[in-house]
Amino acid sequence: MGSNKITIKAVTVSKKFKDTCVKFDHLLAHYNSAKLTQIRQKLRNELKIYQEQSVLTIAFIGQYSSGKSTIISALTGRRDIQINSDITTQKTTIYDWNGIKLIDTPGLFTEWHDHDEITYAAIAKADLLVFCVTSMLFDSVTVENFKQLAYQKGYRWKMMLVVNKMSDEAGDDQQKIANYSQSLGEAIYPYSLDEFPICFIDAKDYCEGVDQGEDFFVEVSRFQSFIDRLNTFVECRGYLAKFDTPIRIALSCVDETQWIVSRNSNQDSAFLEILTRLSRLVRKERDRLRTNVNMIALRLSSAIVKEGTLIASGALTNVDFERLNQQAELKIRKYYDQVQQELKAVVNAAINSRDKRINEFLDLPLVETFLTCVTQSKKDKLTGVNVRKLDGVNAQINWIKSIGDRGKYLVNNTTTSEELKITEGETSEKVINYDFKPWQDLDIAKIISSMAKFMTTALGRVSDRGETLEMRRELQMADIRRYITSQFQAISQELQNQIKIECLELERQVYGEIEKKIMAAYTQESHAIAASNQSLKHLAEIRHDFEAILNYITQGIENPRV
Ligand SMILES: Nc1nc2c(ncn2[C@@H]2O[C@H](COP(=O)(O)OP(=O)(O)O)[C@@H](O)[C@H]2O)c(=O)[nH]1
Ligand SMILES: [Mg+2]
Repeated sequence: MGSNKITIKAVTVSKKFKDTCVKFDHLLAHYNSAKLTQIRQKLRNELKIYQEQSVLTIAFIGQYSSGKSTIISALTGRRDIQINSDITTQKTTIYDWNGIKLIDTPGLFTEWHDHDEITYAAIAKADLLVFCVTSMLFDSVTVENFKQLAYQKGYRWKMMLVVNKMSDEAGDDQQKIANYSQSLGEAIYPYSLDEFPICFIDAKDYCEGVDQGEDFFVEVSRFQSFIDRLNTFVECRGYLAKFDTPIRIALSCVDETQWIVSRNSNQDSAFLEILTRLSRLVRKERDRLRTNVNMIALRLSSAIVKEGTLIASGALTNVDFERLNQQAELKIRKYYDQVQQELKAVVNAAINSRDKRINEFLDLPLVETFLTCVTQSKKDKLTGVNVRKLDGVNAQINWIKSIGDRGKYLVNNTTTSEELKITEGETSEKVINYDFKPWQDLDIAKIISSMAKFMTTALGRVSDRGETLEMRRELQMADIRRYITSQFQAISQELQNQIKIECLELERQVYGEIEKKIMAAYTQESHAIAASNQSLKHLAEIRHDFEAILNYITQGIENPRV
C-alpha cells in the first residue's frame, strides 16, 4: 500500500500537537513524582474538552454513490471504509483524521425526518459541508436539496461543491470544467454558483494512484485542488486559531514542570517561579481580552442576523430593491464601524490592565526578595571564580529589569551603570497598530452586490412565465426572503471570522512582546540548567515544539491566503 502523502495544514498542526502532547505526557510519567503526576492529570483534563470539540468537522453530503466514502478514504488513506454501501443500510459514520472529524452521511437530505436527527445535528454543527455530485451533475432532487441546505437552512457560508468522477467522461479537463460549471450554474438559477468554492476531482483515480504508486493518476485526479480549497477554507476562517488555547495550556504545564524539576538551585527555582507566575498572569490577561472580543463578535453577529430577518419578513412586495440594498449596506457598515470602536476600547483597557498587573507583580515580595538575594549572591561571588554562574545572575537581573514597565525597576534597583545601559533601549513603549481589514476588502461588499443582482433576476422571472401572477409572486417572494436571510447569515459569519482573525493579531500586539521575553528567558534558563540534566533537555525540546506550532498557526493567520 502506498503512503498517503496528501494532507491539509489543519491536520498537520493537529498531529504535531498531539505527538508533542504524548511526548510530554511520557516525560511527566517518567518522573514518578506526585507533583508531576498532578500536572499530567491537569494537562489531560484541560485538553480533554479540546480533543472532544475537535478543531474542524467536515461533513460529506450529496448524491447517493457520488463517491463521498471514496473521498474520505482518499483523504485519510484508510482503505477499510465502506465503499458502495447500500443506501438503506448506510448510517452516518464519523471518522477521526488526526483530530479532524470527517462525517460520512448516506446521501441527500430532502426530507427532514426525525429519525435522522443525528445526521441533521451533525450537519448543523459541522464547520464545512462538502456537497458531492458526480459528472452527471444535478438532477432535480439534488438541486432542490442543494438549494434547501444553502438557502433554506442557511448553510451557504459553509458549503463547498465537489464534482467527483471526473474521469468517467472523456475529454479535455478544462473544457469539461467549463461545461459542468455552466450546467451547474443554470441548475441553481436564480442563485449563483460564484458563491460556492467548487472543485472537480476523481477520488478513485487518486486512491489508485496512491495505492499503485502511479504519480500520473494522482496528478490527473486533481485531488490536490480539493486539498488547496480545504486549506483556503480553514485558513480564511481562522480555524487554526482554535489550536491557540490548547497549545498555551500545554505550555503552561511545561512551565510548571520546568519549575518543579529544576529545584536544585534556590536561585534558579526562584527565577523560574517568577517566570511561571508572570507567564500565568499574561495568559489570564490574554484570555480576558479574547473573551471580551468574542463577546463583541457574538453581539455583532446576532444583530446582523436579526437585521436580515427583519428585512426579509418586512413587506417586500413593492419594495425598491436598490434602496433596500443600500440600506442594508449602510446598516452593516454602521455595525462594522461600531465594532471597530468597541475593539479599540477593549484593547486599550487590556493594555492598561496588562501594565498595571505587571507593575503590581514586580512589586511582589517574591520579586523583591529574589532581586535582593541575587544581588547579594553576586557580590559574594565577585570574589569567587564561578564566572559562568555570574553571567547567569546578571542575565536574570537584567531580564527582570527589562520587564519593569517604563524602567520602574531601573530606578529602584540598579546597582551598576553598566546594567542601566543594557536595558535602556528596551523601555520605549510600543504603539498598538489597529490594522483592521478595510471595509472594501471584506467579502461583504461582494455578498451585498450579489444580493441586488439576485433580487432583480428573481423578480424578473415573474413576468417570464404564464402562471397566475399572484401565485408566482408569492413563490418568488418566499425565495427572496430565504435568500436575504441566508445572505445576512453569511455576512454575520464573515464578520465573526474576521474579528476572530483580528483578535489573534491584537493579542500578538498586546502580549507578543512580553511573551517573547518570557519565552526567551525560559529558553536561556533551560539551556543553562539542561546542560547537566537530560530530562530538562527533553523538556526544552518539547517547549520548542509547542512554540513552533504556535508560531506556525500565527503566521497562517497573518497571511491567510499564502
Ligand atoms: N470512476 C470513478 N468512480 C468512483 C469515484 N469515486 C467513487 N467511485 C465509485 O462510485 C461508487 C460509489 O462510491 P462511494 O464512495 O461508495 O459513494 P457514496 O455513496 O457517495 O459514499 C463506488 O463503486 C466507487 O468505486 C471516482 O472518482 N471515479
Ligand atoms: Mg458512502
